Amino acid sequence: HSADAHRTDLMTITRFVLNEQSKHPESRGDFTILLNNIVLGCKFVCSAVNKAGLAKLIGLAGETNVQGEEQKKLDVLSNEVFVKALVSSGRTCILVSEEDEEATFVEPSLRGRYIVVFDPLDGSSNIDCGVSIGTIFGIYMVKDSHEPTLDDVLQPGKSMLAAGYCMYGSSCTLVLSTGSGVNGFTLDPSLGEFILTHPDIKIPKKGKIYSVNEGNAKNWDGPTTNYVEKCKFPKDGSSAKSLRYIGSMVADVHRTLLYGGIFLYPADKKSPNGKLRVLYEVFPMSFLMEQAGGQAFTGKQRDYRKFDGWFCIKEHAAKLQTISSFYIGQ
Ligand code: P6P
Repeated sequence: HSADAHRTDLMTITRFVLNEQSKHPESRGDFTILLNNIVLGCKFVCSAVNKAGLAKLIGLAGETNVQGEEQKKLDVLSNEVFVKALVSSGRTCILVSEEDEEATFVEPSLRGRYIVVFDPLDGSSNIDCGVSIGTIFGIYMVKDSHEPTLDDVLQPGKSMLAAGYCMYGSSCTLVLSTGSGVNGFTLDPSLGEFILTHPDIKIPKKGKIYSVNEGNAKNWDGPTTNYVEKCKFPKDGSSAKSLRYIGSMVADVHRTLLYGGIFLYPADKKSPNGKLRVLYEVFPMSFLMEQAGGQAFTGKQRDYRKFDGWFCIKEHAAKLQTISSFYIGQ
């Protein structure tokens, strides 16, 4: 009976989010509407990514397709879809996208209380070879209803309300946390619905995988070099870890969440501030990892939540400084 109930008692992400909302009777449902618009954006991007190889959406902007239309690069298209879905939700006031030089300030008539920071299509350099890519997002609440400014975006990671990613791979999986655990939903294309497939994700306590770009090893500092050496030649007689590195953050983090281990993007001589962007890569993934029982730190400062807005470059919040070194996992 329970198996059948599971099959027929579909827990869609919409239903899941409404259930969450019902735990907060005071809520006006704005957050639910916001999340539903993010879900819409993910469904669109999933469809576009799946068609990309066929509809020649890949490759450089400026190419024309069979209809002779100007081709938009997939990340440009994805960004437009998310910006439009978020603005039209009527629940956002500031959007910071990896694709846009400047933040988007929503016009007063459509302005809401939420700030969304996102990378619409992270890892897009992997599109042409079919490697999984993803959308990463984080949600803050604007501090008060004054005229929103960039200072509202310069909030520390600890004040993030929710974070998630959608991975476009062999299946389309949306992983979300609104602050009480992490849940994974898989898109059923025949229903056009995300179904709860990974309830209450917890990262395995011990991981046998380390995930880093070994090609940067010559540039690593001492502690990173020593740590990776320990992964490969453990001194305590335990077995060496396996190296898995996809080079697409969403895929590497998703595997780490489900299988355990560590994902790291250390700073090095080539990129002394590391590479991953704080606002829409580091903070959202750290939020998720901690909600799943893992941890996130810079190697120097073990608790990312002590970071404050100074990581953001005021005039270009969208082009954030990257973090010195970034480790998440167990
Ligand atoms: P590298 C993709 O461009 C990205 O931002 C992340 O998705 C990924 O983890 C990282 O860069 C890969 O960087 O230097 O190893 O190719």
